[in-house]
Amino acid sequence: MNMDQLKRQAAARALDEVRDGMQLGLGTGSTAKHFIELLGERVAAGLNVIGVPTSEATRADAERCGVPLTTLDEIDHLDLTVDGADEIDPQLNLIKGGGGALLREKIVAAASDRMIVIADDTKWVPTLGRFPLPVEVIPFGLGATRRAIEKAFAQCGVSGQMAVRKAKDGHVFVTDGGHWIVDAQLGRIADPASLAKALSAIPGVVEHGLFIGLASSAVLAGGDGIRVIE
Ligand code: ABF
Repeated sequence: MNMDQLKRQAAARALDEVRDGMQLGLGTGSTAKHFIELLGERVAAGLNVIGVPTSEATRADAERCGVPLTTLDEIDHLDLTVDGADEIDPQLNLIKGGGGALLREKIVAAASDRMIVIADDTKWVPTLGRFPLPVEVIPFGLGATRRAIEKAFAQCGVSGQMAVRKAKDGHVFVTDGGHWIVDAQLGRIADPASLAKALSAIPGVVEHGLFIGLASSAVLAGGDGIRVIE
C-alpha cells in the first residue's frame, strides 16, 4: 500500500466517528483532503453535517466535494475536528503548520470538543522537533521578533537555524492571514509545552506550530494496519 492509500485509510477510520448533525472542523493537507472527499461522499448519500474549513485550500476542496460550510461566527462550537499533522508524539502533542495553515488550524481545534489527528505512521515520533517548527510572524519588526524567538529557544534548551519560508515561486510565503512563517530546525524539543508558552508570549509571533493538549486521539495508518492512540 502506498503512502496515499495509507492516508486515505486513516481518513476513512476518522469518518467512522462522524455522526449526523455534527459541526466539524475540516483540516488542511493531503490527509485531511482524503477526509473531505470521503465526507463529501457521505453527504451526497444523505449525511447532515456542516464544516468550518481551516484554510482557503480546504474551503475550495469542501465546496468541490459538496460539504456544506459555515464559520465560527455563525455557530458556537464544533463537535469534532479532523486534521493532519507533521509530527505526533506519544502524549499527542503535535507539530503542525508544514502546510502553512497553523493559525486557522489551531483556532478551529481549540473551538472543537474533540480533535482527531489522521496521518500515516511516519509522522509518529518519540520526541517532537525533527520536523522544522513553523512560527507564524508579523512581517513588521521581524528582526526583533527573530531575536526574541532565539531567546525563547535558549530559555527552553533548544537551538537551530531559522529561515523565512519561501513559496514555490521563490517569493516569501504568505499565509491565509497575510503573515509570514519562520521555520526553525530544532532537532529535538524536550519540553514542547514550555516552548509553546514562551513563543506565545512574543508580541510579533501570531501563532506557532506546537499543538499541546489539543488532540484527543490519533489515527495512524501503516503497513501493519491502523493504530488508534488516545
Ligand atoms: C496540515 O497539513 C498541517 O498542519 C500539516 O502541516 C500538514 C500535514 O499534511 P499532510 O497530511 O499532507 O502530510 O494538517
